[in-house]
Amino acid sequence: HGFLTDDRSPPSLPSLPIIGSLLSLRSESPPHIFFQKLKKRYGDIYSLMMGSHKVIIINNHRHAKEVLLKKGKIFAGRPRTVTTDLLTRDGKDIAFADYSATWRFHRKIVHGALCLFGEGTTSIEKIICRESSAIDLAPELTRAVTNVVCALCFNSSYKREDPEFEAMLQYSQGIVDTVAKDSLVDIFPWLQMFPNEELRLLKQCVSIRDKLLQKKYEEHKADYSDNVQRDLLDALLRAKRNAENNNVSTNDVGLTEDHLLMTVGDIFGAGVETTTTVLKWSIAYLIHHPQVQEKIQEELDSKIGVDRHPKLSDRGKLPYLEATIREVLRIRPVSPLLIPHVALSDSSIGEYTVQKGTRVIINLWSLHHDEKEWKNPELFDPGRFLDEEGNGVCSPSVSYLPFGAGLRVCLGEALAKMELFLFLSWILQRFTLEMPIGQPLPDLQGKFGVVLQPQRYKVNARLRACWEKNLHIHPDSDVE
Ligand code: HEM
Ligand code: PLO
Repeated sequence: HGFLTDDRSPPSLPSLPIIGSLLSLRSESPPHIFFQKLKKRYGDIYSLMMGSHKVIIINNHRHAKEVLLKKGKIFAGRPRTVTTDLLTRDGKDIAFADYSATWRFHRKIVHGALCLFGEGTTSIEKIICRESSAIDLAPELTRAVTNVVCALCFNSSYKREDPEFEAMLQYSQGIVDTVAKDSLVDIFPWLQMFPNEELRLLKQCVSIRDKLLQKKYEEHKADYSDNVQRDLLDALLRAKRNAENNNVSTNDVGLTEDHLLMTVGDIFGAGVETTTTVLKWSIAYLIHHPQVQEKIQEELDSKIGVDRHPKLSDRGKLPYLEATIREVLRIRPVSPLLIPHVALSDSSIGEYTVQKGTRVIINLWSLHHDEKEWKNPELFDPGRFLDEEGNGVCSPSVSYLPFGAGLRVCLGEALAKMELFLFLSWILQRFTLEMPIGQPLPDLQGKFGVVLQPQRYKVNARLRACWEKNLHIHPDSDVE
């Protein structure tokens, strides 16, 4: 095998030409799966060169937690890449911004604004339930999810067939298809990224998105008031005003117009693409496993009944649904390689030394499909997240980090969990999801990108018999 190891560096893959040929053998594998396969040859942690950058790939939870938690502060950097610089005006957002005072500041503002809508208050529950009641799947589902995050960011919502909404979906898919791939392109020549065609598409999509963000920004500036905070954009505008009133340079504290726009862009983009993707995966798996769907419906029928809709406070009563959501997030993680981290100083991972500037990719796919940690990892089995009596959820393995961990942990975890619980419980209370006759079962492979999306598929939502006589229930009647 003869892989090269300098003293205490992680085993490193041979030089690029050889990887190139390795890849050409297995070019059908997306990177998270290819990285998992390399584990057999090089171990759980290995390094490789991406162009001039050294990259370490981590495939187990012990090293992953060392990077994200124990040494979280050291590995809290982000690399700069052509596509993310394009998307975020050179890292003026949160997710793709390098570690800095500005990044910390923006995380804090967003966190505060999300908490205002947070679990404690009923207002986010009201918003999600209002949208749950309007669902007719596929596009409707996406619109519903979009309207939740629209309420949070812009205090607005989209009506059916709104052209702005359609345009948003289009540009956002374009961005998902192209952004952040370039951090992998050097080692994945077959992705055929860079060259022009995709970069042109990205630029076009980003410019459409920017116009939308700019419009919302101008609207908010026009009727901004110090007395009311309607949404995240108001919270950001307030922070900017405060800095200006105190004669602090907005450039020094990262409160320029660019920063505000890019931060809202992050939350809006993440809010739409992640939750929608998980809902699509959930439905795909439910169609594949009708017995799981039946069990969730039995649980809904016995714990909630048909006289009212589920609410957040029912979460503890529906362990099987909760377990199903956890299992979906395990088997098809939204972000299979997280976002790359960067070492901000010289450090180590396990017994290996790591130099400042090294990029670290946590292969969440490997963590979630580790045979030492999960029995039959490719099997969809919500039961693994249930305690022995089946009355509560449990954490069967520490090799599970769907939202990451540490300083860079997902900012939207609480929101996403609320949405997934409410949307799925509302849908399954009323509908049984099936594949249309003559249609193939949904493909479960996934398209790799900045989010791991399922391939398109068709689904029938059949109104459940127990619900037919209940159509008179008013959507708001049971939500305080
Ligand atoms: C980052 C997962 C939904 C906002 C992340 C990361 C993961 C993740 C794995 C990267 C962690 C890292 O690089 O170490 C998920 C999953 C979601 C979800 C599985 C849905 C089920 C959301 C939502 C929002 C959001 C709804 C917005 C409200 C963010 C932001 C970051 C992030 C801003 C970047 C944090 C930083 O770099 O400091 N998420 N996410 N996410 N997420 Fe989420
Ligand atoms: C999704 C497409 C949008 O148009 C722009 C956007 C902004 C933030 C990104 C998001 C995209 C994809 C999912 C990301 C999110 C920030 C955190 C989240 C990368 C590209 C995850 C899962 O890490």
